[in-house]
Amino acid sequence: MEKMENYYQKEIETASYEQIRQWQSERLVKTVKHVYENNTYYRKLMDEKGVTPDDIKCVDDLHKLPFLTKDDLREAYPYGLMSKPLSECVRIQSTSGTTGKRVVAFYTQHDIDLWEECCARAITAAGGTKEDVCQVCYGYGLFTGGPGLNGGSHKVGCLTLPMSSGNTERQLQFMTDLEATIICCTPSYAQYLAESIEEKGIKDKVKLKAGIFGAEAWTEEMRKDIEKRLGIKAYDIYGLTEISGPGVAFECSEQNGMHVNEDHFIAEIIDPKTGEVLPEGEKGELVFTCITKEAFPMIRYRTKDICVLSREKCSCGRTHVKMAKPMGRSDDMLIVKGVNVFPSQIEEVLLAKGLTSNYQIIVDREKTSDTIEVRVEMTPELFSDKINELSKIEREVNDALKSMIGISALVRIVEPKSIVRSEGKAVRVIDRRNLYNN
Ligand code: DLL
Repeated sequence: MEKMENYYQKEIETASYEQIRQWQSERLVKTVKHVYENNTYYRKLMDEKGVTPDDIKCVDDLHKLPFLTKDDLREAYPYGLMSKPLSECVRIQSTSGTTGKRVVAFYTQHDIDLWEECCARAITAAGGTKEDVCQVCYGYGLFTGGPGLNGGSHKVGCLTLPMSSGNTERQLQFMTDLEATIICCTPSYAQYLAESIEEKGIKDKVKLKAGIFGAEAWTEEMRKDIEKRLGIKAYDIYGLTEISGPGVAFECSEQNGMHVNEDHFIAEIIDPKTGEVLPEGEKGELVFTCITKEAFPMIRYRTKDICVLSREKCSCGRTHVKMAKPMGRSDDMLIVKGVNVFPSQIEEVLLAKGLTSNYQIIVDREKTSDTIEVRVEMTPELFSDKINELSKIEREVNDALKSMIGISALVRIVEPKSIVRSEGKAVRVIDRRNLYNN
C-alpha cells in the first residue's frame, strides 16, 4: 500500500531539481544585490574579496562570495549586519550563548511569515494537521525554538499549547487534560518527560503520536528510546538563530536525514580548514546562504556544524537536499590527549552498554596531562540489581570507550537522577581546562 504523505506546500516541497536551482539562482542574485546596497559590513567584505553583485549570475557563482562567521556577527553587533532599516523590523531573536556577545537576529514581518512556513512544513511532515493539539515546550522569548514552532503550529491550524520550557508538572497536566498529540521540545527534555510519565504511572493518559525534537545533537539510540517510552514517532528538526531558527531543515516520514528548505536556504559543505567547497556526500562544515530574507540575510554563513548532504531520492516524495544529523561541531569537538572526541561517540558507547543518556563528560588537565571523566547514570533497575558489580561495568565501558575513541576515560557510574536535568539544552561537557580566550 502506498503511504500517504502530507505536505504543507506540496508544489514547493516536491519541485524538480531544475526548478529548485532556478529559484535559487534568481533569489541569490536578488539577495546579493540587496545586501550589497544596504549592508555596509558585507559590502566591505565583498569589496575586499574583489567581487561585485554583477559577478553573481547564478547559484554556481556562490563560491565567489566571502564567508560570514560568528566573529563577524560579534564585530558587527548589534546593527552592523542589518539589510533593512530598523523601522521595517518587527522582531529580534537571540542565541542562548553564554560567552562573549550574544548573536542578535532581526526579522521583518515577511521574514517571520517565511520562517513560520518552514516550521509548518516540519509539523506537517511529522503528521500534523488542524485536528492536532501541538504542545510547544521549547523556550519562548529570545530563543527561537518556542516562537518558531508556535508560529508553524498556528499556520498548520493545530490547537497550540504555548507552554515554553520547564514546569514539568504543568506540562504533564496540560498534555493529559488537553490530550496533546504532538510535542515539540529538546530530545533531552523529551526523555525527562518520559521518565516523569513513567514515575507517575500516567502513560495511559498520554495521547501523543509524534514529537519534533532538535536544538541539540541526539543519537539514533535516543530516538529509539524516546519512541518506545512515549509511544510516538520522533522527528528531528534543525536550525540556528543566525539563519532564522528551527525549520531550516526537518525530517520526513523516512526519518533518515532532514530536508533543507532549499527554496529559502542554499546549503554547502566546505572543508573547515581550507574553505574549499566539497562534493555531495563528503563530510565537512555546513554553510548556509539565505535567499529570501529581508532584514538579516546571512550569506555563506559558517555554522561550524559538521555534516553530510545527500540528494538521494527520498521515499516521502520531497526533492529538497537532505542533511544528515550533525556529527559534531568543528568548534565543540574536544581534543583530549591530542585525540579528537565527539560527545556523541561517547554517548553511543554508553547506550550500547545499557546505560542511560544522562551523562556528563568532564575534561580537566593535571599538570600537563589531560584527563577525561565520564559520569553516567545507571537505569534504576540495573542499579539495584548490580550495585555490587559497578566497578566491573565501569571497566567494561572504559574498554569500549578506549576502542571507540582511542583514549582511556575514568568512568563513574552514578545513581539514577544524580546528574542535574536540564529543561533546555543538556549540559554534556564540562571542560575545566579553559583553553579558549573568552
Ligand atoms: O537551536 C534552533 C532550534 C530550535 C533548532 C528548536 C531546532 C529546534 P541556536 O540556539 O542558535 O538555534 O543553536 C543552533 O544548535 O548550529 C547546531 O549546532 C545545534 N542544533 C540545532 N538543531 C540541531 C539538531 C537553535 N536537530 C545550533 N541536531 C546549531 C543537532 C542541532 N544539533
